[in-house]
Amino acid sequence: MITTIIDQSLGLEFPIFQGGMAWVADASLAAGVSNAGGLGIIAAMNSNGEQLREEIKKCKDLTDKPFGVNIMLMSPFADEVADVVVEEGITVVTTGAGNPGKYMEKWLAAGIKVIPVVPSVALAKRMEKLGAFALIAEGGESGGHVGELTTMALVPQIVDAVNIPVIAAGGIADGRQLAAAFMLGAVGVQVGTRFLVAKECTIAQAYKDKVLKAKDIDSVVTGKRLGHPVRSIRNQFTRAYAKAEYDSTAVSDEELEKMAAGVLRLAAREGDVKNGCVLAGQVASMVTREQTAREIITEMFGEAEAVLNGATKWVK
Ligand code: TUI
Repeated sequence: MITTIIDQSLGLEFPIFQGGMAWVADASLAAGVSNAGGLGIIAAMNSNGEQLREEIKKCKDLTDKPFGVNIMLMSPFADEVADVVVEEGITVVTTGAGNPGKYMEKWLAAGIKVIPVVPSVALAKRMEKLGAFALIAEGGESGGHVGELTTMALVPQIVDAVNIPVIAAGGIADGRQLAAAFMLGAVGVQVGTRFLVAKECTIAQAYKDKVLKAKDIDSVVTGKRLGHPVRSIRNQFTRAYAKAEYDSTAVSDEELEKMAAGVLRLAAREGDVKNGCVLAGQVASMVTREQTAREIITEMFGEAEAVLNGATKWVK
């Protein structure tokens, strides 16, 4: 049984976090993952303070296990949701898409374990100094907002640069990748794309089908021009957006921003996978069937243990 400082200190059965995916990671998914022994995480990205409070209450009704909240720092509601996690007694907060420095003191005073997502060594060191409990080193294989480095390059560099636990994210969907993360010095992993097709995940079936049908080269990064690169599955939306972004200097930044408004919700909640933005990582093609969160976690850890004991495709 694989166990590390991160499952031990957070009271988990397995050192696995579920990514706080915007418009995806609600109370149902987070409670499903937490009940299966991982750390379920509610995404605050699409909520104002009161909506987040409701989602936290729902999650508390669905599980007695620990769960976390992810705060997307570019959200217009970041300040109010940053207070709600304190008021609701949340014990683990992850952050993404920015520097959570201005909230750290308040969260630490409330006893919250803060685990920021970092795309670089410089930010990792800054977060350690500010009192982060651990870090999530996320490579650009991931879905959603991406940094420049790959998981393979980023994780060992951050592990060497800090003295707090590092969780690997980006490109991790099976037991081989989980085992590889441990070999890079990570004490756990964060998984997003594979949980998109969890039975407990409430996104539109069309979104799940898009992930299930994806091939290896079907994800693309758009949004670099405005400084917010985002990985999603290639579709009518990404083609139109990329054309506006690169092919035509006639499209203003404001118009580009307008094109991207509401597209995450459109795909995840309305199931419009043509005009919406279907966030998913490079491992989408490895996700081939719907399973419960428990099946996903136990399968991944079973495979990882076999790999760490020397099993390969050729040696069972
Ligand atoms: O945050 C994510 N993934 C996301 S957020 C999201 S919603 C959205 N994002 C952008 C535009 C529109 C909507 C969808 N997916 N992952 C964690 C992550 N954080 N990846 C990279 C970073 C990151 C990047 C820069 C973290 C910190 C950072 O700091 C820059 C600075 O301020 O120093």
